[in-house]
Formats: sequence, C-alpha cells, structure tokens
Amino acid sequence: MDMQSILYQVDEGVATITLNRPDKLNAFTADMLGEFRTAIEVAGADENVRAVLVTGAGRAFSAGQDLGDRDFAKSNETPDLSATLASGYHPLIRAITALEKPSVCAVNGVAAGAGANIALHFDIVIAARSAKFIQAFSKIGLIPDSGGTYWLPRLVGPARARALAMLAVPLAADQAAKWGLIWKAVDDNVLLLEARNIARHLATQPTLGLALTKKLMAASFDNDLEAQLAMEAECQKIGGQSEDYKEGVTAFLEKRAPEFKGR
Ligand code: LHQ
Repeated sequence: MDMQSILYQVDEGVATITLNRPDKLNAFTADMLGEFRTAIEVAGADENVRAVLVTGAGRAFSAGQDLGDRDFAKSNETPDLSATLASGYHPLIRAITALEKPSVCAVNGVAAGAGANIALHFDIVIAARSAKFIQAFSKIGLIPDSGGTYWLPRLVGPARARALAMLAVPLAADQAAKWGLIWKAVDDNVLLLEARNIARHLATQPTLGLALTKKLMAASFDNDLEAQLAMEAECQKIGGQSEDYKEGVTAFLEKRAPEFKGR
C-alpha cells in the first residue's frame, strides 16, 4: 500500500498499523485519517489477517487533530468542524467499530484530543507506563469529540469523565488502567512485545466468535436484558455452527490444542 503517514505490515496473522508522523507527534491530517481508515479496511478484508495491532511511531501515540492546519493568524475563515468530523474522523471510527476481527491498541506515548479518543475504540488498549491520556479539547474551546463523550462516561463513569474533559489534566497510564479506561499499563520497554503477544495470541483464537463477542458487548449499552439475551442467542447460533466450535470441542475431547481458523 502506498501511504505517507501510516505504516502497514502483516506478519503471523497480525496486521500492524503504525501512525507515522513522529515529528508532529502523529497529529492527524485529513490524508492521514483517510490512510488510517484504508489500512483498517484492508486488514478487515484480508483473510490472512486475523487480528489488528495499532501503535504510534516515535514518542507519542497521537496529539490529535493537526492544529498546524488551523492557523488563524494566516486565515480568519470560520471553520466548520462538523464537516471535518464527518469526512475524516467518523468514517475512521465506523471502520474500526465495524472491524470483524479482534484489535489491540498499543498507546506508546502521549495520546491527546482525538488521539486519546480514537484509541478507546479498539478492543484491547494497552499503554506504556509513560503514556498520558489528555482530553485536550477544552484547552482550545472544543468538546471531546471522536467518541469521547460516548466512551469516557461508559468506561470511567460520568464524574471522572466530566472532570477529565473540563480540566484537560493528563491521566497517567497506570491511573487510566485503575479507572478502567484501558486494559493495562506496562513498562515502556515491553509495550510492543506485550501488545504483539496479545495480538498474535488473538490471531490464533476463534476470531469469528471474538467478532460476535465484541458486537454483543457494544450492543449492550443500548439493549435491555431481553434484547441482549435475544442477540446472544442469535450470535451463539452462529458460533455453534462454526468450524471453530467443532474444532474447539473435538480438541478438548481429544486432549490436544485446538487449531482455529476463524470460520
Ligand atoms: C503538534 C500538535 C498538534 C500539530 C503537538 N498539531 N502539531 C477534531 C475535529 C476538527 C478539528 C479540531 O479537532 C479535532 C479533535 C482534536 O484532536 S482537538 C485537540 C487537538 N490536540 C491538542 O490540542 C493537543 C496539542 N498538543 C499538546 O497539547 C502537546 O503537544 C502534547 C501534550 C500532545 C505534547 O506535549 P509535549 O510533549 O510538551 O510536546 P510539544 O508540545 O513540544 O510538541 C512537540 C511538537 O509537536 C511541537 O512542534 P515543534 O515544531 O515545536 O517541535 C508541536 O507544535 C507539535 N505538535 N501537537 N495537535
């Protein structure tokens, strides 16, 4: 793939997507958002890819929207940020959400603004201990976009979500893990190793079932118990008819390791 701001590599069933504008702390431009989305979609469509790993090059995960594009000293044009969201961020977030494969996000350094909130859409978020999550929006008069007002109250509760958003204080990776914003924080020097191990492990698992699992978890926020039970039954029907279910049960009975295919 010919991309300027994103690196894409497939290895052992894992597609690794690296945000690659390290000199700008991987701040998002319109082109970069488009490339990021393309990479997610390519990984989703490639049957050799069974899991996706996302990380950032250099010392940051992402500083959010590239503010260099918005120099009011050069142009005093009133921007329509809803258009920026609709054309760049929202299609990316929909692509991540629609990905029918497990995903891991390795937050290697500071994640600010949209950079912090895009990370929250991945299934398993693991961060370097030195990483910080900053809802930087309020510092520049904006609201926490890119799904921030959706995930923050759900993950850390409304009281913490409001304070994080309104104070824009950096949340250290360890605290983010304690509060349930992310899965865990690990030492900086083992972040990529751990994240790759998780992604490689997921790539060997019954990924069809994992895709159904994440769909169910996402739907739970909107469903009542009856609707959720009905959806579980529908998804379990699919799981029960999969090759992986047969293989899992057979391997268990034969006392051997299963070989899942994601079908
Ligand atoms: C940057 C940026 C950046 C460009 C650092 N852009 N260059 C969605 C829809 C539409 C529009 C608006 O926004 C959104 C969503 C958003 O994401 S809004 C929030 C945008 N992000 C921010 O407000 C964060 C701005 N950055 C920072 O607060 C700091 O840079 C952080 C806390 C991320 C890192 O601080 P430091 O480690 O002290 O690094 P630094 O500030 O020295 O930055 C290093 C370089 O990166 C520097 O460039 P230079 O040429 O001086 O070395 C910065 O200008 C550049 N950079 N963020 N978002």
